[in-house]
Amino acid sequence: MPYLTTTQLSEFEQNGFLIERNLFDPEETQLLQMTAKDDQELDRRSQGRRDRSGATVRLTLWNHPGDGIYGMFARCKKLVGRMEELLDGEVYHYHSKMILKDPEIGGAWEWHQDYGYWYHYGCLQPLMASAMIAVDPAKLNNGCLEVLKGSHHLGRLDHSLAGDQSGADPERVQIAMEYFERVKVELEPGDTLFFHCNLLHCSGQNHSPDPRWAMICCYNAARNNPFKASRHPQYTPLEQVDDTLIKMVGLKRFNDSKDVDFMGEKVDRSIPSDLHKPMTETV
Ligand SMILES: O=C(O)CCC(=O)C(=O)O
Repeated sequence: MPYLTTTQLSEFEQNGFLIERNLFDPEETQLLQMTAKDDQELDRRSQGRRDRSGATVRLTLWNHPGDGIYGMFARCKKLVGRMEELLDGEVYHYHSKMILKDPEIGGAWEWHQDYGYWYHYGCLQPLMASAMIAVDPAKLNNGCLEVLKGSHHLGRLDHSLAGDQSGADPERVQIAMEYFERVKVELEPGDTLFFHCNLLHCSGQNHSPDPRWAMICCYNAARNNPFKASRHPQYTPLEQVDDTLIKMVGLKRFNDSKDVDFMGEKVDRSIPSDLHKPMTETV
């Protein structure tokens, strides 16, 4: 039984994104929220990325999904099954990250395509996509994601440094805005946005008193195994888990950080030794 209808598949094909409201139910979402907000390792290992104006947004990134609640979200059938339908074949976990956009001070993400930099990591084709799971409500005033609908059809644009981030060519972005509708992706906790790796997206600064955290799980098609080793894994079979494991593992207590090899500190055996250093470029 497919997870997505043909209408949803063609919506993704046309627009480069798809929103699944309440993909995760309130209990699953609350377990994720409670785990993440209580997770001192997640906080401690976060790295800042300055936007063009110098404000910092934080993120914590890990390559392998692990067996804790973060891993259950990234590996559960309802998420991975959808991803496989969107990318039309087997996928594997490329990495996950928690975006921690802090109240009042959280910086922006400049306009970019994820494939703008994944391209440099040996991924030959843009057969990649992400699932952004809202941990906190994401509204315009706390810096929700914004996308240029259909902009993945542009193909990959050149990127250069924007603050500490990889930003798409501003001239092209400016022109693209005349052709593609700018959509604010406001999400409630548990809502999930699937988006194509060439979709132009950004998010504003957080001037509100509310945090805006989101977990983003990124996948690559198995048939797009990177041709060189780089900072994210080459093809590694993804062991899917039953959706019920989210609650089972989540209720076992907030133990996920012990299962996760956060990037930047522990050695990741999936990447070569010269890359065993904290990430300094964009994600
Ligand atoms: O959380 C956001 O606003 C965007 C994050 C993002 O675009 C990224 O991590 O590449």
